[in-house]
Amino acid sequence: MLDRCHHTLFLLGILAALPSAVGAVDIGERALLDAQSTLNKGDQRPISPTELTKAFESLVATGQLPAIIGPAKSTGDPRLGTRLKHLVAVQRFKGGDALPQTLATLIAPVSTETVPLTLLAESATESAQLLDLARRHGGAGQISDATSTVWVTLPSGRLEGFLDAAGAARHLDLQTRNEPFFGPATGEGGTMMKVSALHDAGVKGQGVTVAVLDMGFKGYTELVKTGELPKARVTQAFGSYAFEERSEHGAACAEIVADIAPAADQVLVRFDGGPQSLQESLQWLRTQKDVTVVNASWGSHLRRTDGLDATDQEINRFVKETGVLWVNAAGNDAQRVWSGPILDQNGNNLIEFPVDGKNREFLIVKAPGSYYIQVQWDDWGTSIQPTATQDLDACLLVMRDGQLARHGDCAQEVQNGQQYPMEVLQGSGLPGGAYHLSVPHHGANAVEGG
Ligand SMILES: [Ca+2]
Ligand SMILES: [Ca+2]
Repeated sequence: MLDRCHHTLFLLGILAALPSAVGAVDIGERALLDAQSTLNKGDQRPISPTELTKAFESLVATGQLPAIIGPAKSTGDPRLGTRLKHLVAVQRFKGGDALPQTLATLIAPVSTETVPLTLLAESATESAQLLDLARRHGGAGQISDATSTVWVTLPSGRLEGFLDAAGAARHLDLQTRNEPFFGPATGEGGTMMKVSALHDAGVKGQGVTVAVLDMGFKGYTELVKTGELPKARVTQAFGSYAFEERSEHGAACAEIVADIAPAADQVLVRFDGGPQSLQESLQWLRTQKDVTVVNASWGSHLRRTDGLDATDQEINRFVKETGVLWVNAAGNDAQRVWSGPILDQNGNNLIEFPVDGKNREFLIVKAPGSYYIQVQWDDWGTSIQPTATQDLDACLLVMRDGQLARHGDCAQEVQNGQQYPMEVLQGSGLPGGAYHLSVPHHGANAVEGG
């Protein structure tokens, strides 16, 4: 069912690795394949934007671009999210050993033998049925209070059987992992905010309890011993890892809180980045006395950005119920984002980006080495379910032997009413220099013409 020549060749080599009994769920033609194996190196010499522009315009003028992009792939089961389809493909064709690494690449809460899933149903009753079904497949999980979203963790060997049986689910995908936002290492905030003036006036956070909700408090014990950190009133961990495991980010945040409000009490909570352990953390925080502020210096790009994500709604509910001041980091990527209106005024199926006062049908991106490019557009709808009908794709083109060529597969999920408005390009093997990101669209009503 993977019908492109180079894929067929690749698959022939690994057919022997197919498990004897795979599930029936249709993952379509979504390429599972190790992106590296299909990539060729591009030109190593620096290429100017003018040269890239000329090459791109020539591709468009001679009508060669559609052949380079390739036809849209068939969708498979429309209930499955792109990342989950990718994971199932990896599991089918590469076996269980590839699972942990794939989960890490797909930005799901990492686990060695389990698969974390988000499930959406039409009703609370069906959500309960799904949770029950997951338990019968050896899984564990919970239902979001705010949205009836089901978060479950299944043994990886039971995934396909579960997907085949999960008729009540309207949408199934991997859970998304939140990640800590690491900023510059130096602590300039206190000076910038003139905190010392407040301290001189005796305002040091007395009577305030700040909860630092984060992903790892590595070094905490040592920092308390050396007097860098006040001893927290209480520490707690939920999810896959122990309190001090894996990241020092939480301890660094606690230090900043202590710098600014040295007299405040601290409550330190570690979760593993996934929505399940986040919800457990919120439930636990509700039981802690006098928490007035929650510091959340993390987030995720890989989920809906209109405030209706299940995690956002869960946090809104928590804030409304507790009256806590929730302080969330805005992220560190403002300089790495392009946003603006999209049009296809000449009707050639390529989006035009207004850049520097001109319309261009591509963006030039700089991403030497490994890259992660996310394209999303404002078609989230108002339901917790995915409902995008505007169908945009994303392709990365690289200069090779003086010609622009596709780098890896294009991101071509078909948005036809049951998907989120998002495409992700991810991989490695790029030479130094600049690359084209082209965003074609299709579908009758995808974008207004001019
Ligand atoms: Ca156009
Ligand atoms: Ca698409």
